[in-house]
Amino acid sequence: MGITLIFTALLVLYLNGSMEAESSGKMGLHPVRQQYQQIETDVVLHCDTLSDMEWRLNGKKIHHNKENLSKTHLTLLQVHKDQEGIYTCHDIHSNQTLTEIELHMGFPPMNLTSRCWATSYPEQIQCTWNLHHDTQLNTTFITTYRLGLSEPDSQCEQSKLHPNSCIISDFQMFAEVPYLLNVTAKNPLGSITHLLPFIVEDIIRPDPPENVRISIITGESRKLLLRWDPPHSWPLPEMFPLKYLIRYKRVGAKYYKTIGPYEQSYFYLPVTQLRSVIQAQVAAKDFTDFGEISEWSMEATGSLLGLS
Ligand SMILES: *[C@@H]1O[C@H](CO)[C@@H](O)[C@H](O)[C@H]1NC(C)=O
Ligand SMILES: *[C@@H]1O[C@H](CO)[C@@H](O)[C@H](O)[C@H]1NC(C)=O
Ligand SMILES: *[C@@H]1O[C@H](CO)[C@@H](O)[C@H](O)[C@H]1NC(C)=O
Ligand SMILES: *[C@@H]1O[C@H](CO)[C@@H](O)[C@H](O)[C@H]1NC(C)=O
Ligand SMILES: CC(=O)N[C@H]1CO[C@H](CO)[C@@H](O)[C@@H]1O
Repeated sequence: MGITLIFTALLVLYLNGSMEAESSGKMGLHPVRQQYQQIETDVVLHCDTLSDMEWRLNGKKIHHNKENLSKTHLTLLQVHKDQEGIYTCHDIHSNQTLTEIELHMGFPPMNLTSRCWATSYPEQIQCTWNLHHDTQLNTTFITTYRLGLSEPDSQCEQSKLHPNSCIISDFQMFAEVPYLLNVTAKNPLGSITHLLPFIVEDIIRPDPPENVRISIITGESRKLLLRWDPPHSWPLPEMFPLKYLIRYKRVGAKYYKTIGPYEQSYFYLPVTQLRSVIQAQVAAKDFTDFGEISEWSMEATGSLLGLS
């Protein structure tokens, strides 16, 4: 009995002390609780009290519906993003802050897709991913890959320069089983995984050729010279040569003429009329026919009368 009394007295002292701290504007007795909820759902905020209390949002009293304010919690219906904030509940008599909740509204990650291309074969594979639905919350990605089903996981190194992309720089050429990329998106409301199996040689796709240009050939009245450079991302053009497709047309004409593939990095464009302006683009492909053709390069234009 005596011990209980002492204990109660100590508790009262403790509560009085904390009350002062609270009413002088200091918080700290209660850590801020982080609460994450899905947008357009109902939110229940709990208050740690048995006494009469009121709720405030960012310090302003909430005029709540009586029906939805129980002794210990406040229910918010179909909550929107703009209702985020710091919710505090206070003892009506002492003004003490009893609970402090930071409410964050968003969505769990959904609709995740990923793709990989070996644009720098055989040195690197670049993978990208996309969440087709904005979670409106900080979402992190875990990106791993492995060969077949039994090999250990390796990290697909995420790029700081390009968001939502990672680089695989350690892989076997002509592996007998597919690689498996695992992209997992995670936030406080959930996680989702997208698995992408791929065979490296099937996803070879160079970047488009660069520095595509058209020039006049001195003394030549029926041809223009089209030249280009291999994409700089293709690391070993001597060991792994590229071949090229070319498409060109007279500016204003409806259809392109597409020719190739050629191994050289120039082409003589035939020109029938002195005044015609010709436009041309080039695409690259791995010499061995593995993988896919690059996208078309930037367009170059020119005419026999000089650059247009
Ligand atoms: C109640 O406390 C809050 C801070 O928690 C303070 O801003 C407010 O002025 C206080 N009100 C009264 C009546 O003491
Ligand atoms: C996301 O996926 C769900 C079901 O998987 C689908 O109903 C919805 O249309 C998708 N949304 C988008 C934006 O792709
Ligand atoms: C998201 O992350 C940023 C930077 O790390 C941080 O400042 C911010 O508070 C975070 N937002 C949420 C809702 O966690
Ligand atoms: C994918 O990665 C996540 C996160 O690392 C992991 O939890 C999950 O088991 C992986 N799934 C597969 C099929 O490897
Ligand atoms: C009047 C009002 O907003 N009532 C709602 C209180 O919250 C419950 C859910 O907890 C709803 O079903 C009521 O419609």
